[in-house]
Amino acid sequence: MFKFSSILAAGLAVGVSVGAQAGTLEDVKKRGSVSCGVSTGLAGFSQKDEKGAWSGLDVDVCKAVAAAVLGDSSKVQYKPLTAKERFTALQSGEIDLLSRNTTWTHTRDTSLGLNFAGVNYYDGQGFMVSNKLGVKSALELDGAAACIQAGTTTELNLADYFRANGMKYTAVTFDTSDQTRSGFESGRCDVLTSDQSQLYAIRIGLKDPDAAVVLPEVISKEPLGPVVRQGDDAWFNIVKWSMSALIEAEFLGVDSANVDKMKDEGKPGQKRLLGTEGDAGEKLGLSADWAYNIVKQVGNYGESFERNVGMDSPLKIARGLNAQWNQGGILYSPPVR
Ligand SMILES: N[C@@H](CCC(=O)N[C@@H](CS)C(=O)NCC(=O)O)C(=O)O
Repeated sequence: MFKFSSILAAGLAVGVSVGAQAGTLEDVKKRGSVSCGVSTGLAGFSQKDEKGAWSGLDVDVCKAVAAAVLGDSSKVQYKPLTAKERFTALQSGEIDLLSRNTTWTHTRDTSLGLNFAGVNYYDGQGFMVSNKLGVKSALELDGAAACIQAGTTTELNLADYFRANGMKYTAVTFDTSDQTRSGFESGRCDVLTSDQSQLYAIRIGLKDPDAAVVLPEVISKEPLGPVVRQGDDAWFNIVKWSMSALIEAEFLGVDSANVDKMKDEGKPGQKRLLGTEGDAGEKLGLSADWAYNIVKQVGNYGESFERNVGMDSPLKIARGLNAQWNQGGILYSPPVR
């Protein structure tokens, strides 16, 4: 009896996962594009230029998935979403994946019917104040008015930090990053708090960036990464490995300039990633050149980082935690084998 019911349970489990696997990949192929939820505009992560073209570190994850699935990184429909809107848009099927500076937390992972597919930026919450305030540490902010964005992890971290340090604050809440910046600029608050990367992005958008300073305290862990719906394991794997391929390509020394050479003349690990050896693509339900297309069209993680948020960008953020694990950071892709 025990044996029978466990076989039955295993059968059911297989049935459920096979059924769910049909969904998103088929939809995306039929539609010919990936519907990707991004932010409403955040320099370096997802922003639209005058011609309507999107770019950024988060946008590159959307592009990587399109390159892997459709062979063309430009086949993405971008859906700008506020922090409050983002999870509903994914749950309702309006988007195929969310790639929008979203922190992986226990609550989000367990109660929204969603899965985090990894981390594409290790961040932490910080504070930005006007120079005029003369404040050198967040511990001097007792009684401050703080500009924050609704529906973010920022809200709870702020409450925890002030309570833990016996300080009071007033929250001034906004819906978008543009509004938050304007609120700060027009003096609605003394301090703007958010993930540090976003502080740098917002700071360069100020009329006078030098008038504001980012304080040294980092008060939380904000591992940011792409998110998919639960119940579609095939799609979960595709998003997880498309993002990982960016990281693994950098680790293996494969970039957009040498990818053609590596594909034919590389070491076994490089060829396995690029599809000239092994069957990594097939195991994802994709073509053999899935990761080749990612690296050729989007570049590897390091290229994406420098172009969007690093030294080749106005943000000039150092790799820090987001360097490879063997280069002093904690960026680590599972092996493609
Ligand atoms: N990582 C945090 C914060 C994410 C967030 O939405 N931050 C704002 C602060 S600036 C933002 O990126 N806004 C972009 C937008 O307005 O679309 C979370 O997942 O809750």
